[in-house]
Amino acid sequence: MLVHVLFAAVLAVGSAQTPANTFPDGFLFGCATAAYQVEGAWNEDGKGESIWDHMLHEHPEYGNNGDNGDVTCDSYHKYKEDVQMLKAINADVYRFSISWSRILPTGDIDVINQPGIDYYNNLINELLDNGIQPVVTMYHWDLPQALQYLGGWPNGLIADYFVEYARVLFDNFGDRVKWWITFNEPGVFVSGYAEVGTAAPSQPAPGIGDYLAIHTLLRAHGRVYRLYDQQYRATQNGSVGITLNIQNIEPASNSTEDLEAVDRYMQFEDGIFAHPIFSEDGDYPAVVRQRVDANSEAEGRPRSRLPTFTQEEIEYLRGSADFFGLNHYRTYYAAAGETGPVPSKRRDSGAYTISSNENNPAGLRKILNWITAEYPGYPIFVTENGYGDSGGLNDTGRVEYLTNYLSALLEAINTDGVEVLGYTMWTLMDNMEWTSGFSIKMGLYEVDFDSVNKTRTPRLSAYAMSEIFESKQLPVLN
Ligand code: IFM
Repeated sequence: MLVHVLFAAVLAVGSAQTPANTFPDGFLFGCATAAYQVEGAWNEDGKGESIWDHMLHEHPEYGNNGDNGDVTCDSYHKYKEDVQMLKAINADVYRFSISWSRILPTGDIDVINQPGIDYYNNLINELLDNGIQPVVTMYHWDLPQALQYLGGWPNGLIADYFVEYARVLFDNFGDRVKWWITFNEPGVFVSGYAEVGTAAPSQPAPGIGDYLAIHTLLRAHGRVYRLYDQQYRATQNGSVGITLNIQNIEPASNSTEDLEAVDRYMQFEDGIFAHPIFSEDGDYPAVVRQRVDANSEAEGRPRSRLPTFTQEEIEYLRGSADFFGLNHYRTYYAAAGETGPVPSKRRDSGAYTISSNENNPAGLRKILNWITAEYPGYPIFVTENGYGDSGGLNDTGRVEYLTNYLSALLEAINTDGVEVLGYTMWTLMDNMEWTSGFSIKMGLYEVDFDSVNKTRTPRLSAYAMSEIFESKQLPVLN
């Protein structure tokens, strides 16, 4: 266990603990990571290339300073140390993702890579042996490059491949994994089919490629949920959800136009994924359907750029989640206006963001309430929340951010009655922050990327979280 002294020095902890400071029984605390960001070993033991491997090897200029995930934290070899770090901070759960191409190098089930299966079995067993439950994300952005050669997510057939991949995961790990997340932040990774240089595979087909990708991944999600229901739930008894990144959106001004833009922005960014799964009616939000259809027609197209679900698809997608995974980081300010290329999702939405603020914990409380109001009946799992800086062990900014956001989360639970299952902060240790490379530090543990051992050192925030994770209480600030 980590010493508590440092944290106590930063926050004056009162002696009286009140229920208002206490998380509910069974609340799960832990950290989150993703395969490409921490594993390294990008081509070891039969792993296939992913779209992130491919993009940053072919186009290092899309990244930061030539950084890539070839080695990063080397968790492929150092997973036991990672588990001890989690244990030291009293984590109940560890949210990590599985690299599809480490399990299925071709993306298909013609080759099942046993060393890949062994790696995740070892990690899962090591976690369980240390009293930590795995929370597994099936897809955190690293599509096998072999499937990108077939067009990637805009190709509707990729849903079939994803279902087969999920079956391999349930068959091999489902006896021990009780928390599954199909997709992490689809809103981010579909931008890889809209623009160049932000996300792999960097295909510039805005307003078409991203909508096609959304359509495929939603169908894939619904089918995997039903697969679990029909063939695995009875024996494995786990939960399956999806994680959306939902930021708090405030109007840039008090004008009616900007107030209306907030809702449109949220429907195009969040509702487009949430409505088909979590709403009572299912399908895409009406405002999204109507605006994309109208713009497509005005452009002289024979069909809408946003595909249509069949009635059967609407039905199997509706209610296809046991929990709502939420990643939340900050507040944005949105205004009304047609910006972005023609066509593009942003232009279709008639809304855009002009600035952001990461210091607004009330935004998390607001979003938790928004989800509960829009999509009642689904417990929420906060699967990411965290703070980036330029490094250093004395990370008081991160401690303050996490404590304040946790306090807002607690208010949503204890005052507003929102049902929240757990909180996995981003992230256990500094890692490969996609196109920002190693320049942004977000870990409870510092990683020395220049050292052979990728040495990990706990920050002040690790001590702070170890206290909260153990006591399930927030410190009372004097
Ligand atoms: O590092 C990312 C993660 O992969 C997805 N959510 C946001 C994090 C911080 O930017």
